[in-house]
Amino acid sequence: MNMIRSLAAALIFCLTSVPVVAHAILLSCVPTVNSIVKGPDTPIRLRFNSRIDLKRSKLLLVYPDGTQRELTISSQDSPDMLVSEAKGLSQGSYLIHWQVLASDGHITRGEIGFKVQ
Ligand SMILES: [Cu+2]
Repeated sequence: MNMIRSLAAALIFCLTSVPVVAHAILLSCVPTVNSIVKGPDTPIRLRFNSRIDLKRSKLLLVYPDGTQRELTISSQDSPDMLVSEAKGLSQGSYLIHWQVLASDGHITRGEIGFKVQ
């Protein structure tokens, strides 16, 4: 029951990170919003409600010291997924800025905060 509740909470956090006028809506994400993950390597997976154009989509990782680095986007498991891996992360708070182009030609963006233990 607790697990279902925390999953539901995570999903709501994901949804609230999407702008009001959303075209590609973030349905789920790993890491989940405000979660604590193990370093140094962290898989990143974002699932949307529609197809994503990878060439026009971006993942930016903000490090605890404010440094920003663009993450390399891996090939998709499915057309609605954005997949990457953040490597060599030390302890601290991070932020993923995502920006995607949906198949309807509109760009949406949002952010996901998480911590590395
Ligand atoms: Cu649209």
